[in-house]
Amino acid sequence: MYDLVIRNARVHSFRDGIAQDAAALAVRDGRIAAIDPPADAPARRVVDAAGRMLLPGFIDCHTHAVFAGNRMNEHAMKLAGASYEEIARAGGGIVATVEAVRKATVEELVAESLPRVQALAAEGVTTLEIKSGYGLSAESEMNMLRAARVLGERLPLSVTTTYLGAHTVPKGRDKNEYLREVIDALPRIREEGLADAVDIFVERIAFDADDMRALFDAAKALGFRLKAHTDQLSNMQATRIAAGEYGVLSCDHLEYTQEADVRAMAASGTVAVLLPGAFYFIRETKKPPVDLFREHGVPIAIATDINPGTSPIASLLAVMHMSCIFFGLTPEEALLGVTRNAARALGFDDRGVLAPGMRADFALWDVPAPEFLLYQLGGLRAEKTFIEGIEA
Ligand code: DI6
Ligand code: FE
Repeated sequence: MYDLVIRNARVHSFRDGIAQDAAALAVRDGRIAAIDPPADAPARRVVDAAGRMLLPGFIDCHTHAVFAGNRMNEHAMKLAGASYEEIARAGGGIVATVEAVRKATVEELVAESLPRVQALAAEGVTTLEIKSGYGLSAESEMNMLRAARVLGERLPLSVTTTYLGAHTVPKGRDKNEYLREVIDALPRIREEGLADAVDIFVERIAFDADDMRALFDAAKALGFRLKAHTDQLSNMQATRIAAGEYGVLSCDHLEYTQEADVRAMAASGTVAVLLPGAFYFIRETKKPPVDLFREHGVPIAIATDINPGTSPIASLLAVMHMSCIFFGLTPEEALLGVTRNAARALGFDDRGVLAPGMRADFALWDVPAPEFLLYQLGGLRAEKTFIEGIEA
């Protein structure tokens, strides 16, 4: 007896490319029990999909969806010609959001972030990574992570959290002292189960590769998964070190990545997470080396990076579209970038494709083919979403 059978669907399991490869799917205990189950298999609930397309749930594997306030003023400066780095050095940037986040309670953070997360869910996102990084004190960082966990409890979506205390150095603080504080908070964050992974922003306006080593040595010893923001504005050799020395799950951004970095990623199986929304919003012109990722077999994922400073974009479909137009990804690469490869970027082996034993996270779409999602921009929503086999 199955809990649920979806029939009369165009099922694209993504197990081997994105073509349609089944017409029905069965669920038991929140997992996929069978692809194309027998026509007479008994089920508690049967859904006639009326020919709708059925795709794996999307995974937004890099977000800063929890924050307070906005940075519209910086956007105006940027439109008038200032660069992101100039704005950050002038006291804007990440630290501007920190002030708003520190004033907010967990409940306020949840309330402000909820509409962003709901917008992502409406586009078929069933797994969402959320980073801290705007508290920049142990207590405030933990509040951000608590807010992210609350969102995961209140919404029908799987939330995974990442501690990004090392996002930048708070105003008036010594970098080394602050980094020590970030590292010292790790055991408590682990004990309270607030974060699944640890991340760092390696950049001239944030931390360097040695800081990353100190953080990762401590985080690894405590069993955290590791990820890094690297090569967004410059190449500080962080990708080759993160991949080569720590085998991080993913390196994210990668506009300034070089072949030596790509080789290290290929050797460690590190996923390249591309964030075309940030590229677009800060009007970056240097593109990530997609051809090198392909040549060396580095898996590519795509994410919104939704945040108030460089990617105020609550649409995974929009950034997937950008990944094709700006970075030259094929529609298939974009789709695998928010499913199979995004799962890998988060260290999940139970989602991203539809196969027996995997989580029953999927969505029904009223569109002619998967590629249509990379063709029309705007106006597309998943018709029904299922999380662990339960309709959202
Ligand atoms: N890179 C980014 O694009 C965001 N964080 C990071 O490390 C920007 C965050 C912000 O400006 O608020
Ligand atoms: Fe980011």
